[in-house]
Amino acid sequence: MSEPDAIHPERTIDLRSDTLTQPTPEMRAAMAGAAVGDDVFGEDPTVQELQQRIAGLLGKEAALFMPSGTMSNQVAVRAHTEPGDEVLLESTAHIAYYESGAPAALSGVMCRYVTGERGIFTSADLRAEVRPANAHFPVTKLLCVENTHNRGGGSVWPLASVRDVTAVGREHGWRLHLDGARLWNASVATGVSERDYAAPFDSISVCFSKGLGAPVGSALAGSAEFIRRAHRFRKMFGGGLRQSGVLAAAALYALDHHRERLREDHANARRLAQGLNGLAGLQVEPAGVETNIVMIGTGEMPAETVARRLADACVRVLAVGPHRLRAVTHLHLQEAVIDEVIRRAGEALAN
Ligand code: TLP
Repeated sequence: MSEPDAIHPERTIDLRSDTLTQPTPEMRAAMAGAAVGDDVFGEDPTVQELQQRIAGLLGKEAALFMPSGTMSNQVAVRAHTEPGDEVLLESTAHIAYYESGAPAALSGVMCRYVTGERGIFTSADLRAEVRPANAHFPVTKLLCVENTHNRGGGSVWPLASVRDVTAVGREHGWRLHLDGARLWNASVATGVSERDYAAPFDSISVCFSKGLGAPVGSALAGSAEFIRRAHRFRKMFGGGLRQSGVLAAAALYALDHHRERLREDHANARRLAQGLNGLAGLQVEPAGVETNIVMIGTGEMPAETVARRLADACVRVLAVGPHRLRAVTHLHLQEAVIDEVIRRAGEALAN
């Protein structure tokens, strides 16, 4: 496919999310050729291969394939807690902000927020929220960290900060969960392995359906005992799948072929940020673009209005606040496509 075709003027360029990727022909071939069985009976060899691969990659005893990142996080919350417990997380964490109130609905837990900077909080921020053991208070059971942080603009947790906050958690005997939907991006951006990032946590959720480009799928990793408990809740929440090897095959393909290339998405995000910053009143802090997510301030203009004008020019972005847009780079958006986005945005917002 030649580049000029890829940026035909009527082609819509969709930057709303990295979840929009379509399986490539090679990925589809891997899916079509997958050996499968009934995974509720534990008989799907490709799912088993993926689970072992993820457990090894994250340095944990076991892993479980999940239909979505949301289910993976919420099964983890349920498996770590009992109704009435409290979960500590950053105030815009996906688990509480974007998962339909599931912690309350499915686990009966309370969420208590730690305020962070771009989704990242310090051990001092966390200590400020610790309450003494007292019958008036709920029992704090779980601390969650999100890396990279979605509403934080794809921000990356430095390993030292992860170690600091998880050390506070251990001190208090809390369980520790990592929402690593985009942990792959954090690892590529920093050179810190997924295993090192995962080490302080009891459970880790990773997604194959974001930047890695698989159509469906996530995985939850942890100790063998934790995964046995999680397995029961996955069934209860309706996530027991049958011949899911076709999906696991896409995930395995993505792990082998789409991880290293995430650095292209990161470079393209920086290119986009530079191109958009200052354009018709848009504000993007290029230094704040650490991975594949670009947060764009719209100044006086309502974000929805800007999003509509861009959509009229066949560029789609997401309004994520009254004056804030999100654009996410992914494997269908090469450098030339990013330049075309900047050109179209310049024209669309010129007057
Ligand atoms: N995030 C989606 C939307 O839900 C906002 C996106 O487009 O970014 N954790 C994190 C950090 C996520 O960003 C997401 C998806 C999930 C979990 C949930 O994954 P899915 O969509 O598979 O349930």
